[in-house]
Amino acid sequence: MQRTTQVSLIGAPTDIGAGHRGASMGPEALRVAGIGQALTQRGIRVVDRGNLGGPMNPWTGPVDGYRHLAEVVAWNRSVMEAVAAELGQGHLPVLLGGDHCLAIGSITAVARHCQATKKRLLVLWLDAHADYNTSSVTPSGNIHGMPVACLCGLGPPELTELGGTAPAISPDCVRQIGIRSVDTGEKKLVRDAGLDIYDMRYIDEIGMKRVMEEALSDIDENTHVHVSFDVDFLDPEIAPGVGTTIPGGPNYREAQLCMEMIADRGGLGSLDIMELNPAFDEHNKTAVLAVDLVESLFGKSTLMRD
Ligand code: Z70
Ligand code: MN
Ligand code: MN
Ligand code: MN
Repeated sequence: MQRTTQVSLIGAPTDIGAGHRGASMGPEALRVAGIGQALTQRGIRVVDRGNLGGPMNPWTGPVDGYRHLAEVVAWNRSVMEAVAAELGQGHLPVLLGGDHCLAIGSITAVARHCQATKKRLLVLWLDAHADYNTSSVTPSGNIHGMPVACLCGLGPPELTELGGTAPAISPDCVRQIGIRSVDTGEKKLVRDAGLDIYDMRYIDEIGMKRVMEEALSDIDENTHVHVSFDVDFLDPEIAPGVGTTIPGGPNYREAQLCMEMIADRGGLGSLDIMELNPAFDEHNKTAVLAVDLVESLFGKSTLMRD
């Protein structure tokens, strides 16, 4: 990003697609942890647009393989419009989630913006999960386990066609990092899609540095980098404040390096910070950590000022 680019914070206080209640409190926890001030201190102009509104969580079971589909659609439409408005003004939208189903709206807006401005899109999906389930293979019906599939055209038309025609994106532009939980039926789907997955085993084998070099290798001047950061990407030892903790994630130093290398490569155009669940956190420490990592993503480094 350019220093003069305005960052716009957009709160989406809902857990409509999640398997646990509480991600609806994520936006405020990130604000309390100082997300705005942290970026302002980096010399970035930050405007907090406040929170979006949407339907309450009815907390009902799956219908035809989806929980709360109508409400998920309503929230995603609202997210898509808010993100599109910021991109249209040349701002860098930062979505404060909220559960990860909202990345459907956010990334649909980003993909349309890239199409209109002839930019190449690269989505860096930092997550413990592949989020590539469909209604026929989902173990839960929770739509936060489905956003990548929906964006790639697998899902209900209300979500796959949110921005007009499906698919919003091609699997080619997605790089998933930190993956360590993929459901049985989901495995075949990610293989069939040819998703580029840097799973924890691969990170252990070759190290975060080489993983990020590979994942970022084809970024050029014309690339819009979208980071979709599911906080459960992080090891639960350092980040307990999420609904689904999966052991064996990146530690503090690996996560910092990941963010620093994205910053160094350049091209960040939009960001989601998702799945933070204050109901499971300890004194807001996961939110504070997320803010610390976002500072690195925006270029904070130990020795260099810029
Ligand atoms: C499982 C499912 C999930 C969180 C995504 C889990 C999905 N794959 N959980 N993000 N926190 O139910 O589809
Ligand atoms: Mn402006
Ligand atoms: Mn996720
Ligand atoms: Mn996850």
